Formats: sequence, structure tokens, C-alpha cells
Amino acid sequence: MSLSASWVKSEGHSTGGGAPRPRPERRNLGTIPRAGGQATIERMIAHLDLDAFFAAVELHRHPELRGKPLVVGGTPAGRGVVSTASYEARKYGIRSAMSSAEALRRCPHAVFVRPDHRTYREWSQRTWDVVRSMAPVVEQVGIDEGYLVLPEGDPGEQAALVQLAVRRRVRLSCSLGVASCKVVAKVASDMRKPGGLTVVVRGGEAEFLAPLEVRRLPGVGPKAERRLAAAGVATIGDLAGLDDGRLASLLPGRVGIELRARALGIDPRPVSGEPGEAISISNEETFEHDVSDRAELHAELRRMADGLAASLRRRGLVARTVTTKLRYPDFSIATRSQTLNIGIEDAETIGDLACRLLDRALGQRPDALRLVGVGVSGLERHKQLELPLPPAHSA
Ligand code: DCP
Ligand code: MG
Repeated sequence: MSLSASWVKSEGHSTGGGAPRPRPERRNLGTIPRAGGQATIERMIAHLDLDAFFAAVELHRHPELRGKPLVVGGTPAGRGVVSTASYEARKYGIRSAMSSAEALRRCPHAVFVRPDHRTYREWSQRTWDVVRSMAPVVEQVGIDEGYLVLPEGDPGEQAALVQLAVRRRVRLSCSLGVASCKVVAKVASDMRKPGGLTVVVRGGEAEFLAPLEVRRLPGVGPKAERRLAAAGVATIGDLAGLDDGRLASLLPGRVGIELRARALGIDPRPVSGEPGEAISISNEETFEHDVSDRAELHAELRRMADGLAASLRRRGLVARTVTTKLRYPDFSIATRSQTLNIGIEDAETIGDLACRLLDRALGQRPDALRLVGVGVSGLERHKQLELPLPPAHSA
């Protein structure tokens, strides 16, 4: 499992010569309500973006294409355009939105594959299910990108765990940027693609952004970039340093004021996913070799149940339905579900049910398995009541 080195500034790093800049004021970014309601805690957030997403999915479907320059898009014979290109193809200067004909000119031995959006949506959903199972608040903003409030603990380590989970459970590579606010996290996730993780410490936002080209700041489009370039504003730091008069002449109105604030690493937009908005949380594992040992399968399910229980507790949720999924070596899938009268959140009960459901399915078809998974659904807010486990009925 390879993780690229993090770019982590040490805490308390000085902001360079002269008087230290004032710390940006506290913001409500990455702020999630504490159980009970009133008090809030401030958390670091992450922006996650999958690497060469459509191409990465196609490489799973056509492993024989690995290592070759791959273009996903319309046909170069017609008026097709490039949706995305593998990193191998990007070495030839192939980019999203370029005509496929131009892509073929740049790399005559590139392989072209037509996009299959339905499949990409499925892979996207699998990815975001994994992220939602790990983070208390998740706001997906595109098919392959979104923001998450990081769980408690060291932000870089927590982000690395999310990255690892996406790689292991979905088998996709992603890059993450960790910061105190959305705009900085988004810029950071793009710093070390593919497979990168970049952490910007709180207080280091403006210094991190300053040397970067101004077009890398989200919100600066080609038109604004041209205007700024003509006035000698080349970097995000140049934009951050504009006085009110120059800013108003170059980028009049609220747009200018907002972009200058962003250039300073100030962005008040919250991560706006509601906790518990997910309708299900699941976890699954594809084995290196098919597994038939019942004890090993049970141990795997219990490990997943632990993770699901932790995720439910973190989000203040309980689940009423447990589902076990099995995939056989011939890729056929079986699922078994059980629904309870009240919600549960503890690892042991989820694990017990998951194992029982597995046994039931294996009773009908006792083969080795390629994959097992556990999901919980029927999610609802936890009620502060200790109730015994009710009699269960099957669904
Ligand atoms: N996409 C598209 N047309 C574009 C841009 C993107 O169809 N002009 C699709 C294909 C991409 C997906 O959206 O795979 C995600 O877009 P990204 O900009 O995140 O690009 P990639 O994920 O492909 O590459 P990167 O590693 O740079 O994120
Ligand atoms: Mg991407």
C-alpha cells in the first residue's frame, strides 16, 4: 500500500520575515454540533478527489491496458472530446476537454475507450459510502470529489486512513488536502496528484497559498486571470496583497472581496452535509484468495461490524437493518438481511447478526467466497434509552 509523503508544516512554523501575520479569525468551518446541541468543536477538514477517475475505473475493467496511455472520451474519428486521460497519457499533453483527434495526434498509440457513466456512478457511490462510513460529515460536490470533516485525532493521520480505506476497499487512488477551510483543502488536494496527501496547518493557510499561480485559486476563471495577469498579479500572494482600491478596479464588487479573502486562506463556507444523511453504511473486503474457512469469514465480518459500530456511534445513529453480502468466485452476489424492531449500534450485535446471515447464505450455497461485506441501513437518531435487544424478525 503506497502513500506518498505528506507535506506537513510543523505547528508553530513562523510566517517568514517581519512581524507574524495575525492568525485568521476563527471560522465555523469543519465545525460540527456536539451531542446535545449547543457547544461546537472545530475540526480540520479534507478535500478528496479521485485520481484520473474514469480512467482508473476503466483500468479495473481492462487490466491489460495498465501502463498504456489511456484516453476515456469520444472517438478521435468524429468530434469526440476527452473526458479524462490516465497519467501515462497526460505525459503526452493529453487533457480533459481536449478534442480526441488532438489527443490522438499527441499520442498516436493511445488507447481510446468510450465513457460508461453508469459504471462510474456505481464506483463513485462505493467510494463515498466508504468515506461516509469514516467521517462525521461529508459533502460530496461532484462525482469524484467532496469535502469531509475529519474524525478526531491527528488530521494528517485521519486523512491517510481515509485514503487507505478508499484504496483497499474500493481499489481506487485518491488525493487529499487537509486544511482549516474548504478553499485551502481544495488547492492542497491538487498539490501531489496522484496518490498525494497534503496537510496545511492552521495558521499556515496564507503562506501555503502565496507562491501558487493565481489561476489555481478556485473562483479565478480565465477572464479574471487575464485581467490580473495584465496588472502584474501573478500569484495568489499578489492577489492577497492588493489594497482595496486596486482590488476594486481589477475585480469590482463582492467577487473581488471574496477572492482576496480566499487568497488569504479565509473561507467561511461550512461542510454542509448533514450528519446521518447517509441511508446506509457498508464495508466490504475482497480477499487475495477465495476463502472458505468459516472462522476466518466470521472474524472478517466481526472486524467490519466493529468499524460500522464505531461509525454509527460517531454520528449518533442507530441502525435497524443489517445486511451481509457474499460474492462467489464466479462473481455472483448473494445478500441476506435482517431487520430489528429497534435500532442497534453495538459491534457485537451487528457482528452476531452478520455472521448468522452469512451462515444462512452458505447453508444454501456452501462455496468459497471472493468477498464478504456487511452493511447497516434503516439509520435513525440514537435515543438515550438502554433497551434490551428485541425479538428479531427476518426480512
Ligand atoms: N470529466 C469530464 N470532462 C471534463 C472534466 C472531467 O468528463 N472536462 C470527468 C472525467 C474525470 C472526472 O470527471 O475522470 C473527474 O474529473 P477530475 O477533474 O477530477 O479529473 P480526473 O479525476 O480524471 O483526474 P485528476 O487525477 O486530475 O483528478
Ligand atoms: Mg479527480
